[in-house]
Amino acid sequence: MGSIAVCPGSFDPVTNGHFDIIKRGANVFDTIYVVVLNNSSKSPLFTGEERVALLKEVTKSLPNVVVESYSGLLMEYAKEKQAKTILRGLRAVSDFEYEMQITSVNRVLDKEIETLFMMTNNQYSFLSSSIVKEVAKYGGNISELVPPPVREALAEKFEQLSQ
Ligand code: COD
Repeated sequence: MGSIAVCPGSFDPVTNGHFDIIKRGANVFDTIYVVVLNNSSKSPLFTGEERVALLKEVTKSLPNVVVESYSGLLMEYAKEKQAKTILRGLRAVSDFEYEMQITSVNRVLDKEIETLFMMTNNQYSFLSSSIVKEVAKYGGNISELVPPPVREALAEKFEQLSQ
């Protein structure tokens, strides 16, 4: 069996920053499971199905990437997939405290699975799904921030919401 990593997140929606981490991860691991999970401190704009569909579309050129959703704990999912690694991205010092907290909780839940962090590409260090939604909501140009299918999905979503 080759190396397996799980790349978890809300992906509401997937941005160029997420995609960069997934693509670089796919160069390091034999298989990457990108999994859409619930973050109880966030209220998502897109449904789980919509987020999975966008991730599938965006990662379709990467043959070793599998996209799924899961409604339970990340560590349960990782065990099911026999993954030894959780892959997360780090943007700035401001991410550190939160990442340290969830990594520590996850280590209590399963000591065998390691969390690894990949530094963002400098060009994406400011980028988050929240920022993208904020700019898109007011009709700003997000073409450098998200892949084209995500740009279309955001335009459609805000169009629907304004009706
Ligand atoms: N550059 C690089 N990396 C980035 C960028 C960027 N511009 N933007 C985001 N990232 C990274 C993030 O740091 C993260 O590693 C990943 O991409 C996904 O980001 P988000 O914001 O979509 O995902 P989060 O942080 O909301 O994900 C939190 C989880 C859903 C993983 C967490 O809530 C979870 O595990 N939920 C399931 C329940 C569970 O197991 N809970 C116990 C642990 S808290």
